[in-house]
Amino acid sequence: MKTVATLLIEHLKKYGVTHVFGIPGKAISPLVMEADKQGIKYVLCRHEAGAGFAATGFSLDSDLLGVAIGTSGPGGTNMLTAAAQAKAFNLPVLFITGQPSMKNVGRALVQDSSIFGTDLVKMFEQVTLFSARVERGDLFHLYFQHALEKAWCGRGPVHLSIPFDVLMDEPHPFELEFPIRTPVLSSEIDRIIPILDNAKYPVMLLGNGVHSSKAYEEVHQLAMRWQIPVMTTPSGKGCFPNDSPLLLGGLGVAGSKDSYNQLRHGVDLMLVIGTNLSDMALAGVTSDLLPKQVIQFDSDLTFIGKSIPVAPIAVMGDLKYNIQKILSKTTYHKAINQNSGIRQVVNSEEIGNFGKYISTAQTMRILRKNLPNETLIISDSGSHSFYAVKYLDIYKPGTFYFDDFFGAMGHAIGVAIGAKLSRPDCKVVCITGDGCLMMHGTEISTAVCNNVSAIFVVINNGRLDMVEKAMQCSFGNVIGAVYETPLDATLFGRSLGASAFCCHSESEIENALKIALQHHGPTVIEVMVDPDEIPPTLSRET
Ligand SMILES: Cc1ncc(C[n+]2csc(CCOP(=O)(O)OP(=O)(O)O)c2C)c(N)n1
Ligand SMILES: [Mg+2]
Repeated sequence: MKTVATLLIEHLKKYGVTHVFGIPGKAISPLVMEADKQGIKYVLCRHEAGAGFAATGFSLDSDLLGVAIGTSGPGGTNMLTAAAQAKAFNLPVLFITGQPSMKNVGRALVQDSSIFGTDLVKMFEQVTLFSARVERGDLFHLYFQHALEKAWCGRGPVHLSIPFDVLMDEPHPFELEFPIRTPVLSSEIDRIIPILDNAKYPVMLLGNGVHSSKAYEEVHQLAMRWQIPVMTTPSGKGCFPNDSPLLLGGLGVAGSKDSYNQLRHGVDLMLVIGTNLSDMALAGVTSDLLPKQVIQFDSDLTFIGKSIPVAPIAVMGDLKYNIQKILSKTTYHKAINQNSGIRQVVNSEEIGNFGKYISTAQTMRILRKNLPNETLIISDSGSHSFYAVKYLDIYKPGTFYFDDFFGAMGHAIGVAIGAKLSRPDCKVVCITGDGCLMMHGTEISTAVCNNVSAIFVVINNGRLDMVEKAMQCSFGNVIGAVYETPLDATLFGRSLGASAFCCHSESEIENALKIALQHHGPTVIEVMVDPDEIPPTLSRET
């Protein structure tokens, strides 16, 4: 007979999971042992949040399930932030937490995660699509199946709390195939085709849902066929190639002049694709800039029709599939209008000169010039990412990820490590800040110990710039956003065993990148940037 731990790991192996991430503790040690026995690498991380971020990265671009394993009590509470982050990315991550044996529940137990202690099942409910405690070995099969279906078909994290004695239980063995997504077709397709044909001034607004459903080719075809100018939300950056003449650039925070000018000209139809239209995406979109009609593609009703006061036509279901249907139902091709007013020059916005420091905006241009176009870039939470959204051109869709919805500081560090482990052939770069590094930079030690050749570009401005600039702007005063003793990211990186460079100029960054791209193991590239540069978060268009 096989234990629950054995069956669980056997199935993960069958599903192609090669790495699981976590920090051990007594309650989950049978699972850790079993992973090792069956040849799944248990990646020892430095913090359970980092483990959860890495599991998220593992599933980011791989079509694989991410798995994070944390012990009961604090192991689980540490992983909560990562579950919320995976939810914002719409990624299938299985969070497993331990629990002292069921037979002892109700007594005083160290690190108890039952209803008598730190009830992790309840805590994870808010940040996952499914959270349950497996109270007996014979329940495991159906709980596991339901968790997989929710994670895969619902695109999001799930949580199972499995007590120690349940992990050691020997239920009837079972074989479970990995779930298959059944795409849902909207009933609105036939209705919207003539609306598309008749729109005189349409635009498309793409969000992170395009990343989640990998609908890059479909949105490109849609834009090309109807010659629709395209804007991206901050987290939709990288859904559409920067060298397409149809791309206007960003909308919302760090948006482009071209996007706002297009709205000023008047828009009779906006195709909103894979974005919940958060305040980040609509910053600066005043009532006079609103479109007359909206068609919104999404798989979730929650935020449809909530942000723009125009009743939308909702195209519910898998957006990739629905757009494929639209494309297959018509052979329409609008003639290309050379004088459509769409911008002709890629990312032409001026960058100022910043004296003795290097500008962060300029750093983004240097990164683009020196990184192969297929490099997978994951950007963290802070001003540095909004510089990336605005100034880092992306030519290959699906090579830039930034979450503007939950935005846990430091998540991109772990995400980059997990992404590199699931896609070892791919160059992976994390753009992060000194504040983010202070929070979760110790995961670079995980990268060192697992020989993960990811590059960590640390934009060091000695502060929590995004907050500092916003405080200064709103209150004329700054409290608690500047480090009295700034971080030496180069020394920090070296102390963890990484190769590290401190850069003050374009040539130093170029040299460091050249070496890092060939290096086996992680590299920290610290860029000393101007702390007084005005970030794109403050230079909104309206
Ligand atoms: C866990 C967490 N705490 C606080 C915040 C709020 N916050 C957003 S960006 C930011 C500053 C990040 O600092 P740094 O990494 O140095 O980036 P910079 O803005 O300086 O480029 C803060 C505090 C957050 N996003 N996540
Ligand atoms: Mg900073």
